[in-house]
Amino acid sequence: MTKAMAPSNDGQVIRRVLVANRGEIAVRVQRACRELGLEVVQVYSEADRDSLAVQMADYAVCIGPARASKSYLLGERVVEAAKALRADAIHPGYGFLSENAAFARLCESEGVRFIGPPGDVIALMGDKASARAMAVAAGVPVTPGSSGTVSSPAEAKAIAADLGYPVILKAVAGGGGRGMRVVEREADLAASFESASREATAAFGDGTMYVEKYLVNIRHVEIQILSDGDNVLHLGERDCSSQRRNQKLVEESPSPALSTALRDAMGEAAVRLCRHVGYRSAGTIECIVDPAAQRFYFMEMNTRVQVEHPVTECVTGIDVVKEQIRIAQGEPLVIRQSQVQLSGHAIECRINAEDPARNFMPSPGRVDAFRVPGGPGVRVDSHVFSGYVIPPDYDSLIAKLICWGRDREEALARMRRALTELRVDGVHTTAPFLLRLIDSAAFRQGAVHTRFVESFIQETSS
Ligand code: MV4
Repeated sequence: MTKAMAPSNDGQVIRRVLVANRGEIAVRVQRACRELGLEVVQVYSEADRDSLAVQMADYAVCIGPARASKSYLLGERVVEAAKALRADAIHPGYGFLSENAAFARLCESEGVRFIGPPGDVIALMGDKASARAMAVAAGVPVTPGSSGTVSSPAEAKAIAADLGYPVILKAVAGGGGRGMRVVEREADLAASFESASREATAAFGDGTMYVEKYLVNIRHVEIQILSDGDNVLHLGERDCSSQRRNQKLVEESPSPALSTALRDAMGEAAVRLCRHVGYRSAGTIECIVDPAAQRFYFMEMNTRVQVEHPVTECVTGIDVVKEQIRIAQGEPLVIRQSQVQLSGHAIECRINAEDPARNFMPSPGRVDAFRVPGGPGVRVDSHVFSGYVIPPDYDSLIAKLICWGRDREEALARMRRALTELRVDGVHTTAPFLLRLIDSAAFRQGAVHTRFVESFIQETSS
C-alpha cells in the first residue's frame, strides 16, 4: 500500500492505529484517525481484500480467510500484525474482539494500546449478573429479579414464583438476545431454562443464567458515556425500541418517551455507575424504560462504541470515536457536562442487504450501482461503492443513513426523502421496509415499544 503523508503529530503516544474490524465501522474509525493526523493499518480477511477500508488505509495486512474465527477473531494474529507494522494502538470497533477482555489484556501486555476500557472492566460489565450487582451498588435501579445467578430450573422457578410471570431468563454471558428466553408460565420454565443455558454455552462458553421480571410495553433507551477515568460524561440518550429479533433497525435521539426529569435521572445514573466501576473510554448503558410510569431500569452495559453512535454525534456535535482515541492517548476530556447540549433531533436507519419480502433473508452479491442521498442534515456511513461485492460471510449491514433536523418532524421528513433517494442496485435491501416503518402512525407518533416491529411485520406482510 502507498503510504499517505500523515500531518505531523509530534509528541503523540499514538501515531499509528490498527483497525481490527471491517465494513462501515472500519471506514468510520479510519476517518477519525485521519482527522487526528494518525496513520492507519487495516487488517482484512481474504473476503475483504477489495474493500473500501483496505483501499483507504496507509498499510493493509491480510490476517486469514473469510471465516471470522480464522481471521478477525484471532487476537494473537491481530496483535502480531500491530507489532509487525509498528502500530501503537488497536481500535476493535464493535462486535468481533471489541468486548473480549482477554484480547484487551493481550494488547496491553504486548505494549499495544487497546482503544477501549481496561480488560478488567470489560470482564466486570460483560458479565450481566455482575453488571447488575454493580448497578445495585451504585444506586441505579434494576428490574426486579434474582440477586445473582441461578444454578437450576428449580431455583429459577422459586424466584419466578416470587416475581410473578412473565419472567425473562438471561445468560450472564449473553448479548443481542442470545441465551435469553421470555417465559409466560411456570410449565414452560424448565425447558426454557435448559435451552437458553445450552444456547449460551454454545455461543459464549458459559451457560450461567439469572432471572428478571419481564416488563412489557417498554422501550429500549441507552445512554452514551465518555470517560477519561476521572471525568465521566453522558452524551444523552438513544431510543432503540425499533428492533426485529433483537437487531436494532432504527435509532433516534432524543427519545420521544422521556420527560426532561427522566432524561436527567438516567444520565446521572449512568455517570454514577461508570464512576463506580472506574470506567474509561466510550461506553453505553442500556436501560428499559416504562413510559407510562416514567421509570427506568438498568439492563446491561456495552463496553464498546456502538453501531448507532452517529445519532449521538449528530445531536451533540461530539465525535465519539475521536474522543475514544484521545482518551487512549492519555488526554483528559476537555468537554464538561455543562457543555453537552442536545440540539435538534437525529434518526438512524440501518440499511441491511436483506430481502424484506423473503423474511429478511440475506442478499449478498455485487452492487451494480450505489447512489447515496445527500443534502442538508443527511449523513451516510458506508463501506459500499458501485461494483463492490457484498460477501456472504458477515453481518448484512451495508450502510447507515443518519438524518438530523431541528425537530423530530424535520428529521423524519429528511429520512423519508433520503430513503427514497438511496439506490442500491443488484441486491435487495431493507430500505423499502424502513420507509414503510417510519411512515407508520405508531412510529410517527413516537409510540413504538420493543415488540412493535414484530407486530408491524405481521400486520403488513399478511
Ligand atoms: C428485558 C426486557 C423486558 N424486561 N428485560 C433484549 C436483549 C437484551 N438487551 C435484553 N433485552 C430485554 N430485556 C426485562 N426484565 C426487554 C428486552 C428487550 C427485548 C426482549 C425480547 C425481545 C425483544 C426485545 C427488544 C428490546 C429489549
